[in-house]
Order: sequence, then structure tokens, then C-alpha cells
Amino acid sequence: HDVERIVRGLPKVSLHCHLIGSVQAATVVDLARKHGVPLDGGRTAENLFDHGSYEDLDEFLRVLDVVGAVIRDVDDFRRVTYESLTEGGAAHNVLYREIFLSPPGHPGVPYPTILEGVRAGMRDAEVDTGIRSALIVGLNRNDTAASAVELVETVVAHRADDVLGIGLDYSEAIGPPERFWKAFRMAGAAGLERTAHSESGPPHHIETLLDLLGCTRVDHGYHVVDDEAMTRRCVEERIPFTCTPVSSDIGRYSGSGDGSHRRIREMVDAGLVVTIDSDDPPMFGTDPTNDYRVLAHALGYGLDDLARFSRNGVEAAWLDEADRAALR
Ligand code: ES4
Ligand code: ZN
Repeated sequence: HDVERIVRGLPKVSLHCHLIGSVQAATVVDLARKHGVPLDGGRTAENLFDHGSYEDLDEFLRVLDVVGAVIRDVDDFRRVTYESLTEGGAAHNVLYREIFLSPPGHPGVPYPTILEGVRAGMRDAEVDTGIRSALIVGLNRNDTAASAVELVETVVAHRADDVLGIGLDYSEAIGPPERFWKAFRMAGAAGLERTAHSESGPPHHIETLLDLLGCTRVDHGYHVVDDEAMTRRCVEERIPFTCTPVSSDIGRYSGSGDGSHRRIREMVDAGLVVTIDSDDPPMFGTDPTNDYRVLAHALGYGLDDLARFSRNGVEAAWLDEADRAALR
């Protein structure tokens, strides 16, 4: 109805969306058939993204691996990128998206193959819908610090204007962020922007992100509000936090898993720069419109409040002033 139409039409900026997590189940089944690989454990398009089955982050990450493994050739990357940017983005009036890539999530696929296919999808999506996009390469914290360094070396060796920076994804429980200081320092020296996931981690991890890893954004960052001084600092420095209400509610991070979204409300009330996104839209049964709508319902936000999330997205985007102005 009306609210749905208005929220869908609101211009959006998407800064926290993983490519592997934005593939529709039917596409995963298609690609598995194309490559002649069975989806393990009797998974089908119907039960692949049953988010009730994500007992914990690791179970979720296992499903992510199933998806990543069927995206293999240039045309696969072109297709999933195109679908994510058009049906999953432009159809919700997303004007601009910075896509997280996870090269380690596609075993055996050379980085240039990923870039070639993803770029073709970005180009086609922009021609067909006008959506603009750029890339963030996510390091995998389940891997060693040495392989993170290798990945940054690969990114730098294939340096391209549309790869704006690096992130730090996957299992937070496995290691504190400081383990990856070297990879982040090399990325910084090469002029890459930096962000990192801190969803379950304590406030002092955010200090590590800012001061050791050189991050200019924080992905999720819900525990910042547990520390008054850290909150104040992030308000003063206008550090953007890319929040994902639906995905983090299922994981019980954005509130208590009861739809209260308590932490996001506290972050907004504290004056932090908060942006809204889906994380892994089909895997969490959400989309950009739904994320905005869910927050509007849970926290009583009106159009002005929702529009502020989009304006924050424009501010938080890793764009130069001319490209930023084009989004306003
Ligand atoms: C992810 Cl830690 C995390 N959460 C959600 N989606 C992801 N994709 C890669 N890492
Ligand atoms: Zn994420």
C-alpha cells in the first residue's frame, strides 16, 4: 500500500551488502546445475535460506560457502552482480551501492575473473537502471593474517579505480581485529579505504579499528553504545556505522532478537552517523525497502528519519565530492 510505495521510492545508499549473500536461491540452484555440483545436504531453493536454521553465525557462514562455491566463471559473477544491483537494488531506488566481494569465498577462482565478471554486471546494471556501484574487498578473518596480506597484495597488484577499499568479514569470534594490522597497513599505504565488521565485539575493538587498522567506517558496531567515551568520540569524528536491522535481529545483535532494535535506536539517539542496509538480503529474507520499513515500524520513524539514513549514506560513501554531490 501507500507506506510500502513511499518507502520503496525513497532514494537509498547501500554500503553493507555482500555479493555472495545477495544471490537469490533460485539462481544458486541454477548455477549449481550449470556446474554439475550437487547442493550438499539435500538443500533446495525452498530450504536453502531458511534463516530459522542459522543456529549461529558459523551455520550461516556454511550456507554462504555453498553459495560462493557455485559462482565460478565470468558470466556467473556478471549475473549475480547484475541481479543484486537491479532487482535487489535499483528496484528499491538504491542509487549507489558499495558491494562487498569475498574472493576467499570462491575457492579456486582467480581474482581477475571475479573482477571481470562483477564489473560487467556493474556496467550492465548502470546502463539498464542508472544504479552506480563500487567495490570493497572483504578479508576473511577465518583465514590467517598471512593470507589476508596476500589478498591485499593481489588487490594492489590489480589496482582499479572501482575497488575503493577493504573490509574484514566472516567469523568475529575467531580472532580480534588486531591480528590483521599488517594487511590493513598495506592497504592504507596503497591508498585504499578501510572498514571492518564489529557486530558482536566489545567497544575497545572499535578503538582498534579506528586507531590501528585505520578504518573510516565501522560495519555494525552495535556495542559502541556500551562505552560512553567511545560513543562521544565517534559522534565527534562522525564515524559512520553501517547497521543491518533485519540480519542483526536474526543474529540477536541489533537488539535482543525480539524486533526491538534497541541498539540501533540508542546509536541514533546518541547522534551517531547510522546507515541502513540488508547485509545478505535473500539469505535473511529481506531487501532494502524492508529494512527501512522494519525500522520505521519498530522505532516509530517517519519519512524524515528514514531520509536521514540515506543522507548519512551519501556522507559515508567512499566517493569524491563531485560523485557525492551527484547523489544529493
Ligand atoms: C559476513 Cl560476519 C558476516 N555477517 C554477514 N554476512 C557476511 N558475509 C561475510 N561475512
Ligand atoms: Zn556484513
